[in-house]
Amino acid sequence: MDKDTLLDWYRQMVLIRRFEERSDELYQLEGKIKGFLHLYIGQEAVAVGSIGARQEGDHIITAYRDHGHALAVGIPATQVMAELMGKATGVVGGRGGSMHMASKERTFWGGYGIVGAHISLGVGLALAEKYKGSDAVCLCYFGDGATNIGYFHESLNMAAVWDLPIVFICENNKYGMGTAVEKASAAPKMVDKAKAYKIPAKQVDGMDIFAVHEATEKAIAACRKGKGPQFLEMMTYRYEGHSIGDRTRYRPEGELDKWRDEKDPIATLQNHLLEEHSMSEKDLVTIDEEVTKEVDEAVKFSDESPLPALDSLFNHIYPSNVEAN
Ligand SMILES: Cc1ncc(C[n+]2csc(CCOP(=O)(O)OP(=O)(O)O)c2C)c(N)n1
Ligand SMILES: [Mg+2]
Repeated sequence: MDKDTLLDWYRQMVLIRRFEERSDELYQLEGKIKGFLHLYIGQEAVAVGSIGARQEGDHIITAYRDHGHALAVGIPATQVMAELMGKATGVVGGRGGSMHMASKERTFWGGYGIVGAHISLGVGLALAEKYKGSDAVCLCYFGDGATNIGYFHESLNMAAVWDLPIVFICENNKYGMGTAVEKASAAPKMVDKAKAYKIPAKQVDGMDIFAVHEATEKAIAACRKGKGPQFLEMMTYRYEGHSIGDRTRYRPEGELDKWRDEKDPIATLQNHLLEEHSMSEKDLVTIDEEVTKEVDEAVKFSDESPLPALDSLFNHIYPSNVEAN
């Protein structure tokens, strides 16, 4: 992997981390972000490494923990932050908020709050590409908890029956909304659920961006060759609670520290850059400072942006002919 690509991955992961840390402050200390906020800190290597393996035209669809994916597909931090603050300059005009980032130009279809439901939409995207005879694929992300939902099973079955070009990417961060995987899932390994539908499935170290990228590249290549759906279980860890307000009391003591100290995806790539690519600590600190500045500018931009106009209240909703008064 060339140094420029690695630096790009590093910058993207640091951007997601700093963006999320700032969002947390804006929510808890400044009250500028309201509603739901699900942070992605700890899982950065999954979005950056896998989205880095896609080509233009490939589809991305994910669940509500979507800020990292939004930044990794290239939506500017200004537009993601403005969306979190509900401003008109947000990527979907301030109407979606944290859980509903989307960008048609980037074939990034969201951001969904109903656990598991979007997996069926991902299968629909893949079906459309197969129908058109294109070689585009869909990368469909979801959590471990979503694999206990009916949509997940129906979607995997249909994708396998019709040999659809979809890579199912399960981000197994060990917990659903406060419930450990072993307490909620009869099959503790998510790959076993995919294998039941005869879908090739692999467990991947989701904290190692090299492993994530390589596995996704191979899965995408298999889809393009017409080999049907592929399944990757990314073993990862979220450092924060399920959403703001979750104090994560359900975790065994020391678990978070262990993941953060031994497996942190940013620190791992940082060490690689220092040891194998003769980068200096100073170079990496400079990247961090640039990214922090980018986040500060995104906050300033969002702060100064207007709220959506009142007379646009009923735009984009059904029925569309309702008038505001
Ligand atoms: C159909 C449905 N049931 C329940 C919820 C409430 N809920 C929100 S997130 C969540 C847990 C999902 O966990 P997982 O899929 O592992 O994703 P993670 O939050 O770990 O990224 C639940 C139960 C919901 N949003 N939708
Ligand atoms: Mg989970």
